[in-house]
Amino acid sequence: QENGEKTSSASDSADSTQALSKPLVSHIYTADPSAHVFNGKIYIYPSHDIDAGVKEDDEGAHFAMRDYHILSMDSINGSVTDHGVGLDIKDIPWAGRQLWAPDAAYKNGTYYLYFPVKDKKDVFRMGVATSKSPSGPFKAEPTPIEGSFSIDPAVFTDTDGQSYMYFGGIWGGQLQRWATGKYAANGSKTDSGNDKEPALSPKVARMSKDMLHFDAPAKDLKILDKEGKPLLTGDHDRRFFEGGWMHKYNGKYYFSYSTGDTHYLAYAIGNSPEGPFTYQGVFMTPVKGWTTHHSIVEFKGRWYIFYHDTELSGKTHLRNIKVAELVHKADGTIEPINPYPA
Ligand code: FUB
Repeated sequence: QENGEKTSSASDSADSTQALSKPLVSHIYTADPSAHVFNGKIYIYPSHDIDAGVKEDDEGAHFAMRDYHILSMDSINGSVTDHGVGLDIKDIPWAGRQLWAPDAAYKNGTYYLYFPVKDKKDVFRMGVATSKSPSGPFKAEPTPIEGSFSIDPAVFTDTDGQSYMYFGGIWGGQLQRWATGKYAANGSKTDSGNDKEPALSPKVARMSKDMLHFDAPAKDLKILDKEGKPLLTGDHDRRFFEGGWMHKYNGKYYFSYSTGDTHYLAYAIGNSPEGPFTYQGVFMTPVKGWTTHHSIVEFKGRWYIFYHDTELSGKTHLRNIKVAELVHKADGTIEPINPYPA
């Protein structure tokens, strides 16, 4: 069943983190879960993976998704409701192909769905769609967000009400092609190509009050090592690749992300939402499948990571979302998570 509302209860009897790390739904493939608490419920905004029959390549052409299904849960252990299609690529006037990892936000009675998709010239841009309900359906704005590019939007609203969009992804996410501020169509397929120079930074942009625009051009979000030096391009175990997420804990800002070709989830801590951030370490070891992509959310006083692997299909482009508890230790660092505990 691909349309309409559907409820699954795969995790109904789960009562521990380990038991929770089962696929949350199995009637569709889902990935890149961005979880938020709206009206006391957990809403999940994932990618909807499909087998589009596109050959796999290093730029991720096989991730040829065409719509989003929005999911919700009343409790972490409870059943998962699929609210059906919340946005379809055919209803995004400027879209070409590949509807990748989305995120959502709420402000002043409106829900916002942010999404990356290639435009008709095959350049990734970020779009925004709105709804009066967290489960959609969402209506896309007629044009991409001006000044947006690359992939993986994550929108964080600080305690003072200011919202920020974090975004970017190298390789197939095209971030490296924007190094000069303009898109280089024949630019590198991977990164800057110079292992000794600072790695490409994810971007952060302050959102306008109406949440539909950037207030100012996006800036580099600096990730430094403990000596204050930027992580380098060749440092594949630590440098940013894609899938950024921001959460705030005990007054500190935590920027977490995927290291891509080394398949870790890593994080860095800062004193301001715009950085700089200091690299802390890996908090989740690799999952099954090439990609790793997560979100972190607080629900009823506990913290959770939503993530994906390929347990159901064994295929890198047909993923399934999962949830596990995330623990901040007394010193503020994150307890490392092994997605496959013995
Ligand atoms: O789902 C398509 C892409 O794969 C996402 O945008 C990346 O973060 C990776 O998970």
